[in-house]
Amino acid sequence: FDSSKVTVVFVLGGPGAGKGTQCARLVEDYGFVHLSAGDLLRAEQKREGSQYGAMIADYIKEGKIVPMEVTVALLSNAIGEALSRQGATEAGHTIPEQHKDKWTDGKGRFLVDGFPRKMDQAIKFDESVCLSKFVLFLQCSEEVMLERLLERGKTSGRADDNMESIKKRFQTFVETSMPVVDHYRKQDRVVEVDSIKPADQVYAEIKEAMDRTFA
Ligand code: UP5
Ligand code: MG
Repeated sequence: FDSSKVTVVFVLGGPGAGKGTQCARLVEDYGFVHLSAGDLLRAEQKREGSQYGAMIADYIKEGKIVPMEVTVALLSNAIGEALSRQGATEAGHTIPEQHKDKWTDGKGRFLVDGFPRKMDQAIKFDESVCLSKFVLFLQCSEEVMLERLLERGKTSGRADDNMESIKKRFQTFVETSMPVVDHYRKQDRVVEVDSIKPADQVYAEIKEAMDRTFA
């Protein structure tokens, strides 16, 4: 697809910071297409005939980053599919009436959630897909994230929502993913929001940043 036809916002933050929760709200209000790298990997893992199924399962349980070729291809395909669904201007979704005046460029708008979380992915995506409009970073303490994930783990069915995997995910986040955030900070592309607060308050801050950026 033509990268000049897309606007991408990266949504980053530690495991359980609230990326998925906030993205769902942005989809409602702004008509973004939400692409969670983790969800795409879990779907690929389950897909019959996938040559990566076992590998993905192992990486996710260990909280490690799946080799970037796999994830970049899944994301790039998903963007291409959304764009071709209803033509480039609609990108498979409608823009809410109250925001139509702001979304006049006719581009497909994507929230890329939980990606990039390793420097090689960031460089590859920036070079081969497109540059993000900005990076939304949800700042949260490990204590709060742990509590949220253990609670969610009671019903989520996710193979990595257990104490052992969560600890590994935290470690990967600090060692491997924070350098990506710092990389984009140096480029002045990061909007940081305190996501320890209740979800409504977090969202109010995110909306401010959205409206500021796209006004
Ligand atoms: N909750 C949310 N916000 C709240 C708030 N403000 N107050 C109170 N509660 C709040 O939220 C988590 C839980 O907290 C929910 O129960 C929610 O109700 C509550 P959620 O919105 O799901 O948080 P999110 O940040 O999306 O957490 P998630 O667990 O999805 O984050 P991860 O980054 O760990 O998971 P992801 O799916 O992105 O990745 C999983 C694995 O895939 C990685 O560990 C890795 O192995 C692999 N992966 C790659 O290899 N490469 C990639 O590029 C991406 C992933
Ligand atoms: Mg998520």
